[in-house]
Amino acid sequence: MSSTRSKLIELLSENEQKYISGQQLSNELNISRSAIWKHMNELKKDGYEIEGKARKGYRIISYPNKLSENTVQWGLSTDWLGKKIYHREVIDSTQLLAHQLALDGAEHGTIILADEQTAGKGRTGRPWQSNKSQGIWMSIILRPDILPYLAPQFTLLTATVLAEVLDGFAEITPHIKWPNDILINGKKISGILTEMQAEQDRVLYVVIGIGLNINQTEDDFQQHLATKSTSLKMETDRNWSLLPIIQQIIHIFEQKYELYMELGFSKVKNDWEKYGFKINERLQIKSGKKQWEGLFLGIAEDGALLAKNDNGEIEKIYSAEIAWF
Ligand code: BT5
Repeated sequence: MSSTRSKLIELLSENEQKYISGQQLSNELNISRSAIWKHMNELKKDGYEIEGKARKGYRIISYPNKLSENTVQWGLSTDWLGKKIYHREVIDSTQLLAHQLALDGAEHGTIILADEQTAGKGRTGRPWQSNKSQGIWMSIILRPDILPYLAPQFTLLTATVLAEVLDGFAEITPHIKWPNDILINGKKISGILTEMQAEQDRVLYVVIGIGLNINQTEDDFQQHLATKSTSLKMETDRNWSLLPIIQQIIHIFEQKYELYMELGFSKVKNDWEKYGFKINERLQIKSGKKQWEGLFLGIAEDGALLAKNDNGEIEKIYSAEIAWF
């Protein structure tokens, strides 16, 4: 039942803006046309707006506004990511719940989503503004069989997922600012927070936090963020449904994760370089007490930032704050 429903939503979403005939749906799903009609009515009850027209077929007009474990799961056709979803209307931070769940044994691929966070967090305890239903606030629990020092590569992998999703939906080219920001027109639309629990040579779990601004206007941001932050709405002048974007993030994440586990970091590196921000420009690097300037060369085979200092030496940086002039 629910897998037919997932497939149905997937077919409707792939054909968004056009009609797909009852016959075609019936062929693809291998169920009768009256069964399709029943499914459509169920979907409408769950908040999907679907238009049915004689001789043309069906067309999805809008997705439910309310996120729930079910609505997120129904459009998914992943193998393991999002098989278990926790949704909360209000939470302190999805990262905190993710850690609790992971410590209690939550399975690889578990997802936590919230409409609103009251204590959303960025790196080193910085706050992340997470207004109600205006963005995607989500954490993913992973249990990868990798060495702990490789975990930061997930931040870069996640950045390529988000860049591709934004590129696909909005047809605007985002940029990835190493290591964890996605920018559009130089303003931050998304941030990633990768945290993990590990033993010396074994990762127990990784939690990847994704914050993605969707429907904010400039006034919705706190004053100190207003000039340097943006949202999908601000970049495209329209409102967006969160649901299909969340589902696309989950689909692309699973694909890229599997490629990464199979082939290593090289494909992520290629994807990253397509969106890398200001490669070949001068940047300012602050790591610990040290601050210096150099030429940004891109990322290394392992995801470290590569910069050439003014003595012509190439340095590899694993953790730093970077800025441009
Ligand atoms: C990040 O940290 O960019 C990682 C943000 C991760 C947020 C997600 S939401 C789901 C999950 N649950 C959580 O509690 N967190 C994760 P960092 O690079 O440290 O950037 C933080 C800085 O971004 C702040 O100091 C602000 O300057 C800025 N900022 C805060 N909220 C923002 C927003 N909504 N949009 C753009 N910039 C913001």
